[in-house]
Amino acid sequence: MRLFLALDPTPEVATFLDGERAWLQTQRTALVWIPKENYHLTLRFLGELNESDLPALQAGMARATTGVAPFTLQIAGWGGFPSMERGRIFWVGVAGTALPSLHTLVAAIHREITAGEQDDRPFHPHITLARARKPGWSSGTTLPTRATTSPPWPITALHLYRSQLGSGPPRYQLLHSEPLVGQSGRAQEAAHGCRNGA
Ligand code: 2AM
Repeated sequence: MRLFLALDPTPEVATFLDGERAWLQTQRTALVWIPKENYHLTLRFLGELNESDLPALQAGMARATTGVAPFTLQIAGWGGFPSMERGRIFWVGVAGTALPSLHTLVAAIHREITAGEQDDRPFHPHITLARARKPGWSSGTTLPTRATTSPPWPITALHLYRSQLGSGPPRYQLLHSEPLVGQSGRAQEAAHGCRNGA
């Protein structure tokens, strides 16, 4: 199964993302638009794994989230891969004073789950909102600059998703969620033998 680890937008942030997508739709037409239910920020694409790998993966998620307390991000700014001018993938980025917490979480995933194995793509936090229909397609003209900032985006859990490809948009199935509870929260959970929320 094809797996990845991601953060989910809250309903308020998803609504904001819809507004951003609507703006891009006024600028570009020939794009494939990501459905609202598929919005997410990937922290690590894991590739093909077996069902038998899931228990170890979930244990790794628990270790990776230990010591990372919930934090708040914001969506800010547009970008494109490989660039905004020749964009084939259009995305919004993230910002906020808590960005170091995001990088701490990604480093913990790297350490606890992927055993220090290098990712194919350098981590560049983004939420993809649209992509070109064909590889090699170029949008031609530069998009106008757009300064944009979302409502606060509280990050409270790390999610494991299965991605199923086929015709149309990929289907993402939530397999497991691990709450961010910080060091003291995890100690309390251990003391009470329970797990809070997800
Ligand atoms: P993207 O949004 O920029 O395409 C599921 O495919 C998720 O994993 C997507 O969010 C995708 O990012 C991300 N991803 C990261 N590296 C990937 C890779 N090598 N192959 C496919 N998806 C990858």
